[in-house]
Amino acid sequence: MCETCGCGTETHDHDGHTHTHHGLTHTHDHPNKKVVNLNMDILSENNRLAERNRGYFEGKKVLALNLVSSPGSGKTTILEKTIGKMIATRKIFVVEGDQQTARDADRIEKSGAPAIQINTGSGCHLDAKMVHQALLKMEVENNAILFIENVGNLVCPAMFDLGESKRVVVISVTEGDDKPLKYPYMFQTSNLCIINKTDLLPYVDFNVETAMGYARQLNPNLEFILLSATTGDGMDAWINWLKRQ
Ligand SMILES: Nc1nc2c(ncn2[C@@H]2O[C@H](COP(=O)(O)OP(=O)(O)O)[C@@H](O)[C@H]2O)c(=O)[nH]1
Ligand SMILES: [Mg+2]
Repeated sequence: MCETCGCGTETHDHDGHTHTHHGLTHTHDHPNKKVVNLNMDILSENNRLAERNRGYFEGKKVLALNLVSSPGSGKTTILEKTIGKMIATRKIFVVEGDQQTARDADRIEKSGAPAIQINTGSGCHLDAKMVHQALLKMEVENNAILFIENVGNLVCPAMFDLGESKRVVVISVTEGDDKPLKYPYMFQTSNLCIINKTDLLPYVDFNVETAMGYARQLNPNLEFILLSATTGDGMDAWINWLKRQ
């Protein structure tokens, strides 16, 4: 359950019908308008703080990338491998978002880059204020790359601008090629889509062209990189994309 954006709290059928959520059945009647206003307030305050973060990144010429995906698509593994390949030539900093534990920040630090872990507790996404607070604890150097690994969730992180320069959505081939259709907003708001775990393509029913076609329908400007973080296949294309930004 998410207390910040309310996405995991009860959603209600405003026609007065009953529906099931989190295994519970609710019948509620309350004005739609109030719910909408609350969300607007949260999002407009977030957008204001995101613009401050964006100004900070621009002033320092920091490339800030917001990595979003469902849990387990390989974000941390991609970052570990990227840091291994780039840290000798480029300053890299990482903000890690998870509900609990510092496991991912520990993995990142082992691979050689400074990392700050944010634990969102019941929250299902990072917001601009959390990123701002992390930046107060970790001085990001000029001209660095800042990777922000968001909480694994294809829904709520789409709504929260962190002030990033670019948004990168990662899907893995084990998730099914219809994910863009089911979670359109994430694909509409991203600049790059990494299709990870391509080493598993022979074993799963995932059609790369189908997935890319669905995503392109939603966002004609979306770029794609096919990657296997495990084997390193496609890493050069990813590193080159980073260098072009
Ligand atoms: N086969 C395969 N497994 C991968 C690949 N990338 C990540 N994994 C595995 O997927 C699991 C989740 O990876 P992780 O990086 O923690 O995902 P995150 O939750 O998105 O940060 C781990 O067991 C990884 O070893 C890949 O390219 N191929
Ligand atoms: Mg991770």
